[in-house]
Amino acid sequence: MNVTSIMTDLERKHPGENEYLQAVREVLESIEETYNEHPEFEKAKIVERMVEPDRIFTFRVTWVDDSGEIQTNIGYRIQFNSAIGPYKGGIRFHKAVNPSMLKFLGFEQTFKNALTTLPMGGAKGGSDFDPVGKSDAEIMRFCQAFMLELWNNIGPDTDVPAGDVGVGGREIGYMYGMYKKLAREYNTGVLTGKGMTWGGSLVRPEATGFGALYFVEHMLAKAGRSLKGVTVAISGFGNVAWGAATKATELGARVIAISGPDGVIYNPNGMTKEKIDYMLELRASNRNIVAPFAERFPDATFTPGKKAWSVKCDIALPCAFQNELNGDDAKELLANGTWCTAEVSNMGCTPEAIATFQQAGILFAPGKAVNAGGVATSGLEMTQNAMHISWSAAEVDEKLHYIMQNIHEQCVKYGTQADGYINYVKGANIAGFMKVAQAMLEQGIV
Ligand code: 2IT
Repeated sequence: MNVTSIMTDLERKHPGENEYLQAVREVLESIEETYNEHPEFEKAKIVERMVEPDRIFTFRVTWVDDSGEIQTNIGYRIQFNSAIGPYKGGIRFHKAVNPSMLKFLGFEQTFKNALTTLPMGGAKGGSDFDPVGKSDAEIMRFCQAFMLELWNNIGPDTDVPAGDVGVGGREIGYMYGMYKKLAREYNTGVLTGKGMTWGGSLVRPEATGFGALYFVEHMLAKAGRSLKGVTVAISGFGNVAWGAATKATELGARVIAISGPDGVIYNPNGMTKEKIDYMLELRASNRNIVAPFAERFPDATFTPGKKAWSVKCDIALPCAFQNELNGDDAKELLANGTWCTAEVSNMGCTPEAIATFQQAGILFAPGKAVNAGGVATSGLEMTQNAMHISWSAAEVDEKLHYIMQNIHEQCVKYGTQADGYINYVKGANIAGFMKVAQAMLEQGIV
């Protein structure tokens, strides 16, 4: 394999799909050396097949808003790779959703799901529907219209969607309600992230953030450090940021920043239960602003237009959106003494930011390893649904803990360099790739 020639080819076939091309390039650069030690991969054209999704569904979603006006959005489901199990991955509702964004997410999901050790292939879906400012009734009508098209392409052993940016428990509820009505199938395993009274798993809402902090704990322990007393800056204030803030606080760290599209909250005294609960209220308000946090808690201050990375911190946790931390942000963090960055959002850092952290020799771990606890717990939800039982929170949490430890070990195994530095990006990419590639090889040319 030659990364340059494969990328030139992909850029020609998919011009302007920048997020997708960025995600593919990162994986190919990581695996190039290992891949070329395996002539059987080259012979079976594993990479050429793996970078293209199995199939993409695109559909129109038409619905009526509260003022009676007809609205049209585009819906997508990208079934990326089924080598190790049925398609699995979230649904994103965000105004910027397009095929490039969902292809990058589906591609990443394939390797992330492989890292979890559970049998799940990779997928992603979503719509350019913008939930900001929408009423609950509008959200419901949109979710129903979206499922009216999607239902026939998903199923508990086919493709299992879940939440992502803009899709939480409420949206999954509305989608499941419509799915049942259309499919006349009552198997709750068709979606994950469900409510606790109808097949949801305990700890799933918290799992992405909790898992991320378990991963960070292992990463820090390996480096002879701990979370006790360290300062943490978190971007975002949604479900993932909430879980991360909760667990970071519980493990003895001080969460001194959260942020939104409108600016950053500096929170020098750290989080309390009231503050963490308030994050959920902010998210549920559908306004997509973080400023009210400082009105509600006077010991916190709001600065408009600034990112979380402007706050001096030991550990930076991007928890919002792809490419939310760029090269300049990375330099600012380093200048302020940050010694660890763990992506909790998918591809939260630009390639320049990653290079800046790695060249400085600080701890850095990529989203597909750090945030895999979310989909892993979705996998545990599917298991419980298939067995018609539910595990206690302690049981789920223990399994999540074990999975994150295992992912950390896989990263160390494949990512430790000759000089002792652990390249977690390389480690995660090689570990995920090897499993998917081996499965594809054994299943022939399909
Ligand atoms: O990016 C992700 O891993 C998710 N949005 C969760 C996917 C899932 O199927 O739980």
